[in-house]
Amino acid sequence: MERPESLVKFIRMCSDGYLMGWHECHGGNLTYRAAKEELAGLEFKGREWVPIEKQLENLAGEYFIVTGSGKTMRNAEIYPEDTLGVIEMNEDGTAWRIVWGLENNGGPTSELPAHLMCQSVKKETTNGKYRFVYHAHPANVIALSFVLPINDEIFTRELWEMEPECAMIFPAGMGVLPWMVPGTEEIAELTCEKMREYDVVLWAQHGLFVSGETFDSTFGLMNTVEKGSEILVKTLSMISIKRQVPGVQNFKDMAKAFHLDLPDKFLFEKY
Ligand code: 2HA
Ligand code: ZN
Repeated sequence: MERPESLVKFIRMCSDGYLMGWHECHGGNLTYRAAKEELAGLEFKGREWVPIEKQLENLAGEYFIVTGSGKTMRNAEIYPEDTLGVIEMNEDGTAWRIVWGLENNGGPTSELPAHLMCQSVKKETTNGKYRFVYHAHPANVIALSFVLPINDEIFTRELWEMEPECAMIFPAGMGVLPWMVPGTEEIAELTCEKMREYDVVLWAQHGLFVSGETFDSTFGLMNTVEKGSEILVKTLSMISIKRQVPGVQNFKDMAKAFHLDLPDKFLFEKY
């Protein structure tokens, strides 16, 4: 099979995420809203339609490359037809069907409800720019969700303090949700609500959900949140109260220099 470039890049992201240690066993999932031309070369064969709970009108007729349920990201490179698939949405956004891949009776990721709802919200709020939704299990940010309060303002500010890259890459901040049963409509609903405001949502004691415009920016966002978290875990392992920390004025100066719109709610006085 000649692999279209979209699939090659999708596979590379799965492999890279695996090598980062974010996709143990069946952990994590990725969806990409691809233009039909980007899928040229794949032989489509429609399977049965599967209705979704709530109509997603703005996704009508869209195609998504998706990871499979119970599959291993690591295998995307050697068995793409089994590990990955392409799904098509029907004409009114009420059902999907597999048109390529997910061979051997496979199905799309167990987190499909959250992926489709977030794809719908992000398509709406970014004027169609965002095409990626990515879920992973990076260890450091998960560890922090046992220690920090489940609170958007506190998580955002703690991570922004870790390195300038954090505020630059997620200037809108991040949302945090308490532990919930994975794969449910409930986690999907609450995640897509947060996605109206943020590009990053943490599922406490589980993993991260991010959305972005390109392969690079989406992977980079996951990487940056986890890198900031790693620095925080290391810091808290050495000392319980940080000795020197960038303050509100430092963030304001950086926002000015880099034309960042950092919401006031994250710039509270701490000390
Ligand atoms: O098994 O990560 O959240 C895939 C998951 C579910
Ligand atoms: Zn997960």
